[in-house]
Amino acid sequence: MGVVNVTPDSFSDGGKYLDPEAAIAHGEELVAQGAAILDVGGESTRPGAEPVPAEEERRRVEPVIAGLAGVDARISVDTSKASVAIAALDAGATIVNDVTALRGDPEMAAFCAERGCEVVLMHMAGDPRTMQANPEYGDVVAEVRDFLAARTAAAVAAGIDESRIWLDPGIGFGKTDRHNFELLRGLGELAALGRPLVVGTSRKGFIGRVDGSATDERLGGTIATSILAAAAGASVLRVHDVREMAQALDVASAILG
Ligand code: PMM
Repeated sequence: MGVVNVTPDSFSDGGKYLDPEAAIAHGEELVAQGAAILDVGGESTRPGAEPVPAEEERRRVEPVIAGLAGVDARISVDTSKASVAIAALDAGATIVNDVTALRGDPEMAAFCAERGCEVVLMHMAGDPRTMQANPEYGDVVAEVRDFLAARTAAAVAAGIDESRIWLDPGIGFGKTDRHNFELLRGLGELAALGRPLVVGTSRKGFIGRVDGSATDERLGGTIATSILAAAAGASVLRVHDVREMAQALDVASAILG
């Protein structure tokens, strides 16, 4: 899954693809590099980010998704707002990537059920403005697993077919570095929930705190975490650097079969 952030303020690529033409060209390039899914987002979820009004978020993502509708990849929309998801699916997206796991907008679950799209349910403790204040867990892997199981049950109760649900531990969303590493080590327990797992570590701060690397110097750590996640059962790796990730995955699968 290649990331296409149409935002002025995302932590690693904010402002680079705010112009729809630049975002579309970037998405096309990621597909040429091997992305099977493009994740288009119009609201930054980095720690401390301010919410974006629905109308502005829709204005950012809709033309980009429409412009990418012909590419040889599926398109997901990274949003927690039903009105944005509706516009995105009408423009050609087929997956809703909701970092609030359908808790952000009371209309979202019913809309996804009605449209029969895939839905990514991600774990986040708190919201982006406050989530890194003081995250605490007893057993982070068990708590994230139980949360994802409960959100899956809620989604199914709202009419979403279980076969459409993908799960994501939400690396960096209300977690300390130690929590992120424990989750990556314990991914097998989340894979045991039986749904495809999405994992997004790309360029995140916990990698930089291992070796002091800046945001654009974290490709090695992104690949290490993503390959280990794939080996532990992740099916979708959400990354900014698709070419290098695709090569790493091809080589890893040649070894592991
Ligand atoms: N991370 C970010 C944004 N959206 N969605 C899912 N499902 N999983 C993630 O880990 C995730 C996400 C933050 O990264 P970005 O600012 O580079 O998009």
